[in-house]
Amino acid sequence: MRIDLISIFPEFFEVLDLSLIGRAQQEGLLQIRRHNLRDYTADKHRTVDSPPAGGGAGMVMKPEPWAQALEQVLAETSGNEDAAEELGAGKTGDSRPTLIIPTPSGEVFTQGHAQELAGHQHLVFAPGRFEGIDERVTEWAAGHFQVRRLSIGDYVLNGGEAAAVVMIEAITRLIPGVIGNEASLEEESHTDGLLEYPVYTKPAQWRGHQIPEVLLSGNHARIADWRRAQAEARTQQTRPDLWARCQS
Ligand code: 6GU
Repeated sequence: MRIDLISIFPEFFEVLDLSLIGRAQQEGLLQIRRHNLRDYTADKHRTVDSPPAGGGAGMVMKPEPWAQALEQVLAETSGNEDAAEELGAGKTGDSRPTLIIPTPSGEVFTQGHAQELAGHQHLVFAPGRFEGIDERVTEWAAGHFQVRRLSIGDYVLNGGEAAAVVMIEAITRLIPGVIGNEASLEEESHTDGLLEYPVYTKPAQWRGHQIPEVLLSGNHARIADWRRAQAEARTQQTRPDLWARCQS
């Protein structure tokens, strides 16, 4: 998978050079490129924002630097479409790169989005700052990209960069080979629509608290039943919304 990141704070994404995602890049499973939006401005002050049409508070990101940056990414990509087709983009019959615009006004990003996007060959993230990006960028980009406007939840961040990092971590860990232990993907929260059961490790007695007896029984069927019941109880209590969806 190739990921292009366009931002006025490209250094924000240096965290992606650490840990599992950093190793995935070194191993060639993942290619991440950062671009500074200001490199695509044409004026001396490298201006990326301007006041909102119609008035109001804050500033809006001007459309032209985004179009210049996105056209550069497209130019670097063209010629790779056939390769993308072979590598799986063909499954959807759409070899255009996927443009993800992180925004609190987007669809809420879920494990389902992560699973779908993990199958895409080329993701481009365009996180805005200020009051957001001129809407015409989304309209224009739809001619060249599969465009997704995605939020990570119902709260407001200062910019889309942190949200992009969250989405990239959720997506890339599903690429085969990125996580050492693929089995750990199967039993975690949200994969089956339930929250994960509680987990324990040695010692069996700790500060007056004990590991539930069943987990020390060696009876794998009983353990599986106990874990399922715990996952269901936890989901009902903590996330009645998820539980209702599970039941339907
Ligand atoms: Cl994607 N961006 C910003 N600025 N705030 C958010 C968000 C995104 N998702 C939740 N809050």
